[in-house]
Amino acid sequence: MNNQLKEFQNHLKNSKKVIALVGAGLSASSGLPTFRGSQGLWRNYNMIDLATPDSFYIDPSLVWQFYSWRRYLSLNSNPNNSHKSIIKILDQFKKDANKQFLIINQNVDGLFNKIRPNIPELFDIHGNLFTLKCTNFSCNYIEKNNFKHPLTSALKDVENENSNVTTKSPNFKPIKSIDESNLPNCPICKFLLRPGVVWFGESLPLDLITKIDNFIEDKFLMPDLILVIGTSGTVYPANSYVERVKLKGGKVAIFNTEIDDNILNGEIKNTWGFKGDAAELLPLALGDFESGFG
Ligand code: BJW
Ligand code: ZN
Repeated sequence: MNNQLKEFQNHLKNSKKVIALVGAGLSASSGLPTFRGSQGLWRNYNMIDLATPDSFYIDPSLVWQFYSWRRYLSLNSNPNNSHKSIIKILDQFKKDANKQFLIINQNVDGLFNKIRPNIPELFDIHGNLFTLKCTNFSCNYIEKNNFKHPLTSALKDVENENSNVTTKSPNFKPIKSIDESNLPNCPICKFLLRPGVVWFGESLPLDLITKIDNFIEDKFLMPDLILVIGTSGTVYPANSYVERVKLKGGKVAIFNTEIDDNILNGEIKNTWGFKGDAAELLPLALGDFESGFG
């Protein structure tokens, strides 16, 4: 671990272009459940029932209760040391005009924005729980930064019913079937509103995808490193960025509570693995960097 850490820190120090690809494990220490695995949100629900356009079309009451509860959890959570370390390293990179740093964030919890709103280098590729969008194709109503809770009075009991749901036992329970007229609706056309997140089968925001493509493909400055933090790497296109950075000659540093032994043993070329809680590992691994390399 120590040799790997030194090697990694040395590479980071000499890197000009770095991507941080982050997932649900980043916010685990803030008390927000991850998705997959024995302690994941999708332990007692199939993701297809909660995170597809069809699931919303079939049962908007169930899906809204799930997202109302997630909004409540996020509103009541704070960024942890891993969020703070990433912002510190971003700020270090920004001091040098020859360096670039990009955060590809799969999380929708808005925790980075509790450190600082409007971070241009932060790309929320799966959207944000606090964005609301109209479901009417001929209405383009979008509202950002809506932190009202609950959004309707019918949604107000969901968190009480789920108050014993923790990261250790994330069994979300819907409370009742709520009539569509009592779910959030569009102030312009009265159609149903939906959470501004990206579900399976939906396109990611095209502007962000194009900017990420340009960032990786820029032939004048190739990516030196991708930090892969708290993500299972199971979802496309987020997972594809790791291979693409490797193809450009960049190295990979994984921070996760679960890492394959061959990575930990240094058997995978150009890949470091650091096993543990990201909130503990990142301040340690990026420590020198935070203080300007000492
Ligand atoms: C810790 C830790 C600690 C824990 N410290 N670490 C076949 C049919 C249809 C579609 C597809 C298909 N094959 C591929 C696709 C494409 C599809 C896809 O990838 N599907 C896979 C399931 C196979 N992707 C899409 O549909 C995307 N759109 C797209 O591709 O458009 C073009 C297209 C359309 C149709 C067909 C083909 C192409 C959209 C994907 C949108 C994903 N959205 C979600 C929900 C967002 C809203 C919400 O939050 O509810 O995003 S899914 C969910 O997974 C969420 C997450 O951002 C994402 C990734 O999960 P993440 O973050 O990795 O969490 P976990 O739980 O999986 O992992 C946590 C990790 O942390 C673990 O490794 C732990 O060990 C670790 N950990 N504690 C450090 N303290
Ligand atoms: Zn509308």
